[in-house]
Amino acid sequence: MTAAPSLDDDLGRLRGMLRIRRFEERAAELYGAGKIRGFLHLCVGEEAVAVGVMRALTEDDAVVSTYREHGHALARGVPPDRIMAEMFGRAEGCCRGRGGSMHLFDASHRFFGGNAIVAGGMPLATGLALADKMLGRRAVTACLFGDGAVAEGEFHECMNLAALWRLPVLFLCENNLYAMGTALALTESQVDLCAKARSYDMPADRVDGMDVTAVERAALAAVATVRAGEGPRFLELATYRFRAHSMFDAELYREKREVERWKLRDPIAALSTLMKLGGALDDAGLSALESEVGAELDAAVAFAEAGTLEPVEDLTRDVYATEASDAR
Ligand SMILES: Cc1ncc(C[n+]2csc(CCOP(=O)(O)OP(=O)(O)O)c2C)c(N)n1
Ligand SMILES: [Mg+2]
Repeated sequence: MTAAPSLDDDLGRLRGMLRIRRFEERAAELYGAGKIRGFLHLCVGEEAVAVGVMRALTEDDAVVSTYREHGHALARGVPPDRIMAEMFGRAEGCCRGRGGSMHLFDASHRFFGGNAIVAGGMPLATGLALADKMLGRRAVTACLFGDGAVAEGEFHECMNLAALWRLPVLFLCENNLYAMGTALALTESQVDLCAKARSYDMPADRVDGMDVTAVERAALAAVATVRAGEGPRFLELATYRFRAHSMFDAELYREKREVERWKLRDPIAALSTLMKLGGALDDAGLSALESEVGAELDAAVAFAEAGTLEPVEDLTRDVYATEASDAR
């Protein structure tokens, strides 16, 4: 088991967030160029959550995510070239090109998916935590989901069972205020999401999701109690996506002024400013970091470009229905 990183590694946090930001920006360009197809949900603005949470976990822990998961996967350590190849639909991708942007999966990093179904990861995470508990493993399952998930029955079933059975799962709600074009207050009678968790007798805290250090600190504290066998915990991470819900979204449901206000709290700008003020970073240091991140990303795109498509003969591999069952 690896030790959790120390809280004084601001450069590591900044690097982690920059890797995600530049990856997402490049993905948007590649989508425009027709290299990436299908759905694409970017997490620009939400990088502090991904980095803060993943730094609080060890490699033995498990992660279950959503369709807005590129940042989670990158911060978890899934190699960017395998992620990019997956998004290109290449056989060299982390799911052999069969999952695409919404279904990144890498068991070797205990990254148990991307999931296109809102709240669909929650029963999987609860099950993983149950397995760990039954096998006596001290792993924690980190379960990420959006504010939209609280409207789903699965949310309530999982919160209840996890609390009842004291399962080692950390529920992490990325509250970015909207589920597609719907503001939380339009669908929820109770908009205090921690209150929902507490109604299942689960300790819950609201955290500034634009502050990577605050996220990491809260996640470290929560992980410690979950790992100690004290049962599940819930963190609400207050965050904001700077871009549209997906690549098809006219953004008619929110004011431009609101977006601009949140951009003033950009987690990357906030941390780099703080580091500069404290003398831990200067312009040359920042541009060196940008070059390092850019080189890794260029290599990932080159890897994806050079990738191959799965041969047509392989298309029915992993399809379990037989001709006999088709005929029934
Ligand atoms: C069960 C289910 N219902 C509806 C949808 C359609 N849908 C896709 S994304 C989305 C919004 C989810 O919002 P949230 O959970 O807040 O995540 P965010 O996109 O804000 O990260 C919805 C309703 C879906 N994918 N799954
Ligand atoms: Mg949301």
